[in-house]
Amino acid sequence: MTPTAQFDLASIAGRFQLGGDFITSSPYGSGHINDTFAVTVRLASGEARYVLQRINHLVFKRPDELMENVERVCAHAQRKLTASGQPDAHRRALRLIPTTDGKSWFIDAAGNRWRCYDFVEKATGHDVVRNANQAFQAARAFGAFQSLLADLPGGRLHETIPDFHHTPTRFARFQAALAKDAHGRADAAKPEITFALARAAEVSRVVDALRAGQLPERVTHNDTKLNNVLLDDVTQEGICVIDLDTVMPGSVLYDFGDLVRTSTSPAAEDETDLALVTMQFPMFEALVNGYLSSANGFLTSAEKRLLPFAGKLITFEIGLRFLTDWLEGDTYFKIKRPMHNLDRLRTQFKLVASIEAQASAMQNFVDQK
Ligand code: ADP
Ligand code: GN1
Ligand code: MG
Repeated sequence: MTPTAQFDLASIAGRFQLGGDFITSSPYGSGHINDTFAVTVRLASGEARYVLQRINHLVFKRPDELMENVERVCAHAQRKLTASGQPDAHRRALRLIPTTDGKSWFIDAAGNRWRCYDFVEKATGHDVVRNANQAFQAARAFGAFQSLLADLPGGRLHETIPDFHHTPTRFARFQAALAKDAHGRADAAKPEITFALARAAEVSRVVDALRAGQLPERVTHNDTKLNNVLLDDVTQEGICVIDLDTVMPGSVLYDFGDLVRTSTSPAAEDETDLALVTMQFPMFEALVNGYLSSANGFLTSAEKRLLPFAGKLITFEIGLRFLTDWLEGDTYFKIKRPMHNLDRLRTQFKLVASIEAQASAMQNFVDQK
């Protein structure tokens, strides 16, 4: 997390229509990409909080296109939720706060891009799954999100990061980083590199099926880690899908796969005790049940059949990205310690191995649905 002191957050907050005076701000959440701050302001009626974010423009190279996507997605979701009579629609879809000149984002003097959302109170994005109901709720919410966006008007969304889930491209980049080994770090990851190279044959399965028209392209979230959906603190319902930067054309398998990656293991993504990392079958069952409770109406049989494989593929893909970032010198994901990416990639590959060991049981479970 970038230190708060680096930015004049009071003045940045002042560029948005917050309806009150700035009181305080502090770094918030545990995202790996943007800089996120909770901002408190004083209103006539009391206090209110907002989420102020600096968009990582090294990762998102076209913030104008990104924000156009986010505006469309937020507006459509809010419109549909309100039309369906949801009394708390304002908590169920993110709401952008306009700048004082009516835009959805602005660029500060240093070239940083900023945007602001209403804070969804009394809800939490969990880093680690605690029980099967959380897995169920998260998967149900992401299925409902995909369903909500199935009739998004205005044409295809921009691809905010091209080839984001093109696993063969990710694999090629890993191989290039390995060949270069610019920081002399390959030795430290020898077993993991062998593990990755042994799985080269499987990386094309989903993109090949998409290209062949055997899988449909849909509007998907593409970053469905557990902490990107807020669960209501009282009811535990999956109340609001957040982190909309990668909402773009994709496959539902990317979304379900990332849920398996982040919501089945009892260990944190950067856990150093690998004995704790395991794919817990009851969590997988809850994910499938939760996801089908909101997505079964639109899924094709080909999509459904590949749900278990998607868990393995996306866990492998993100592991590969951590490995690549390790080899390239930690330029992409925020790190908090020198070996952070190494720790992260190890948990991902341990989880892949655990998924592989349970693959046929996972497939049987889904096939019987
Ligand atoms: P990143 O892309 O860095 O992951 P996110 O958009 O996911 O950034 O935000 C980081 C964290 O901030 C989230 O995991 C969540 O805990 C919190 N957060 C983001 N938006 C909101 C919101 N509107 N209300 C409450 N919490 C939020
Ligand atoms: C990043 O932004 P955040 O922390 O929700 C990353 C995802 C990875 C994830 C790994 C834009 O997600 O793709 O799966 O870290 N987001 C981007 O935890 O690269
Ligand atoms: Mg996030």
